[in-house]
Amino acid sequence: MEAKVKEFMDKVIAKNLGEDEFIQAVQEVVEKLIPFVEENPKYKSAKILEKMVEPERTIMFRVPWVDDKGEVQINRGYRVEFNSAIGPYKGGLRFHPSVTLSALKFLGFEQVLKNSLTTLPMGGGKGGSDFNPKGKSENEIMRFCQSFMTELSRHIGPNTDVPAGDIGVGGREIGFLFGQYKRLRNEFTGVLTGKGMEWGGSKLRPEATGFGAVYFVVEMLKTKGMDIKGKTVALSGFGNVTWGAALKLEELGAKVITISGPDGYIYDAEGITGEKIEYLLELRASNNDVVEPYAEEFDAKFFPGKRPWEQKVDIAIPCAIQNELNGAEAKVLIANGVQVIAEASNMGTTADVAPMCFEANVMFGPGKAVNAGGVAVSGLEMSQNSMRFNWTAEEVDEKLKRIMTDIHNTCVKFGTEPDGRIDFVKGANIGGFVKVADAMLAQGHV
Ligand code: 2IT
Repeated sequence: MEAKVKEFMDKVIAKNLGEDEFIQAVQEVVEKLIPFVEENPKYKSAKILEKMVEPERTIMFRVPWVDDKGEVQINRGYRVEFNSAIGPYKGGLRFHPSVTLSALKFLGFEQVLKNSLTTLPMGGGKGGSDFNPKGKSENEIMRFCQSFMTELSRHIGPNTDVPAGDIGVGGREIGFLFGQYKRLRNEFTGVLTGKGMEWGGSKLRPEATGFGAVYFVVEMLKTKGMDIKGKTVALSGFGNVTWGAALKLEELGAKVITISGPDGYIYDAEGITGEKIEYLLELRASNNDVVEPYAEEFDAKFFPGKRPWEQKVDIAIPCAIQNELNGAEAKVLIANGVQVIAEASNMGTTADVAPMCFEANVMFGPGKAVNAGGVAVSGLEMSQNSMRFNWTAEEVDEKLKRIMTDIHNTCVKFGTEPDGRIDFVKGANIGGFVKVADAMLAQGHV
């Protein structure tokens, strides 16, 4: 089997030279899928896996804009339309200096399987720009969003491709993007998700990724007869996902003791609760990309230039960006008795972490399962837009909980090993793959 994986990966590497993140994401998936495909020849003969690693379409474009000083700036915009077998392309837009074609291809590829896991009819895509919102004025952000959408608008639509937010793209940016799309098309449609509550947004979309991640961790713990109440938790990041996770963890009686930013991490022994959680929104809105001010505001400890994984916790949930928790850090967490590592960020851990956890009998939740609550509520936003109706927060929450439980059950179904241990990575990869693969088979060689 190893030889088959190598043969497959050699071709992927040759075709996608230098695209490290994309290659890492594909490797993690095909290690679990090639044995499954070997047992299911219908997928093999139709070369479903070979098709799935090639995006249906990749769009790259120039994004010119003028900054507050009157200087012309040029960024690069992207939309990777990866797979539309089970629904319109769906996935976020990331505005961050680390955005490259490789990063967006990894994210788009993951999104295909993640969206399939949600049980909702959504294909997968991802887009964004290397634009850095840090230090930009609101007017600069607006002009950038308008220029970005001027090109993107030709390629998307409510039945074609429905972007949303991701790192650097929140409610404010979705507003600017939506306004420009509406102006260009003269259409009020559900072309983007994560919209404001007054103009077509879904209740609970801002909270959904964090809430969903915690619901998933609760289900993981249940398989070992454990409760989340009283557990200590390390979160990274300070954005939307971290905020939502902290809210739900507090509600369920767990104690969050860390958050982090590019400048370092905060350790708050008292627990990050109440107004301290709301303060994260202020940090994000400041556009400075730092967490240090939290330490001064709430008398907590700031560790400059470090990541939170050196703290002793029961649960670690990376919530920021890809590869933010590596093997050496996982070793420290495991030595400190961590019980669960769950990726709320996409590919939040390096490739060595999941196998280390499995070996040490620490439960590991992969991003495409753990963080699927965000895109799931985006799917519910699309449904509400199509119906021209709004569900209450309670209705959305109930659906989100059911979806996260379903995803967990899918992981258990496809990931339970003969010795009873659950390989959540395998379960999520096979569970997400089957639906997309069957749809691709049914639709012929397209
Ligand atoms: O990574 C993700 O799933 C997201 N950024 C959310 C995508 C969406 O369409 O809501």
